[in-house]
Amino acid sequence: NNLQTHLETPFNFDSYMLEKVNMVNEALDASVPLKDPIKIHESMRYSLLAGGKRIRPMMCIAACEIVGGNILNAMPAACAVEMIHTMSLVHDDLPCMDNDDFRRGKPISHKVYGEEMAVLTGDALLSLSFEHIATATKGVSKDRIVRAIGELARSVGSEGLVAGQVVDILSEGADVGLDHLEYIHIHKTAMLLESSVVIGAIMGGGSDQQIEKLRKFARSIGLLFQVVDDILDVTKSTEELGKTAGKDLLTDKTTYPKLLGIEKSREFAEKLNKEAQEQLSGFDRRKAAPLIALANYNAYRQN
Ligand code: GRG
Repeated sequence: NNLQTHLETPFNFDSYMLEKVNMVNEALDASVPLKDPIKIHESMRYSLLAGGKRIRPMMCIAACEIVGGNILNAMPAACAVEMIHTMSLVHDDLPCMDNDDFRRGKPISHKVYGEEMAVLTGDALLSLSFEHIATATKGVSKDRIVRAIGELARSVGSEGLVAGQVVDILSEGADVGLDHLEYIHIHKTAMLLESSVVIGAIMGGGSDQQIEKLRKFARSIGLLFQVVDDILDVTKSTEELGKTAGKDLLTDKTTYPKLLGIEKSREFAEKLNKEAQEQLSGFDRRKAAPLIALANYNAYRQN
């Protein structure tokens, strides 16, 4: 394939993913020991270790690699972004929010541990994410650690993930346009992906110029992730229903396929992927391979 012809040693994405996802899962397992009070730690582990694609920690590690860093320096940061992603899902699934029953193929936290514990599980994971970066990061200057913590905090607070969720809730049922939809996705999805990549590059010793290129890369990939999600929502439910219109086209939820149609949404996804990868052109090709492969994985994923 095209990518491999540029490399001295062919890059095997499947074995890379398998190896790194296993490392991330082991690090996550070790990051929340089962200690007193048992109930809360059990519940934190239940949600954190429930599976999931681990896209954010993988992007964090790959960003560390592209700037020539040692991935072990970014591992606590990689765990932290997955803790935050998980807590946002736990809270999003609560009865007062989306009120879901299943996530990652398992009964949701509040169905297993009760609503009070699910709220506290989210709180505890959010808090632990910052503690973990601050105390478990090794071989990185204090300046870089503080910068990474600030970056991550900004991306999930009232101008980040929380802002996306708030605007989403406030616009429920309303007829919203493309700009509005983009605002929600950039905040709900892209900003955490962006900070995952940025803090990976910070921990890996990246220069300011490299970090800003990677920020732009991640911003496009974050939006791409959501556009693909919307397309999959329609195509998957279309397959399930055996009809021409997917679930999403039948409900009130505003999505890219609903505003642009499937074809234009696919074109938009292609454009975002191309724009993202342009940002990586100045990096060492061999070191860039994992991040390029992850961008393509996001663009062409089937679930
Ligand atoms: C962050 C402080 C704080 C509060 C949370 C509830 C809430 C505020 C925000 C909702 C965020 C939300 C549900 C965003 C959607 C993100 C998204 C694209 C989820 C799906 O991610 P995948 O496909 O899932 O990576 P897996 O299960 O594979 O990890």
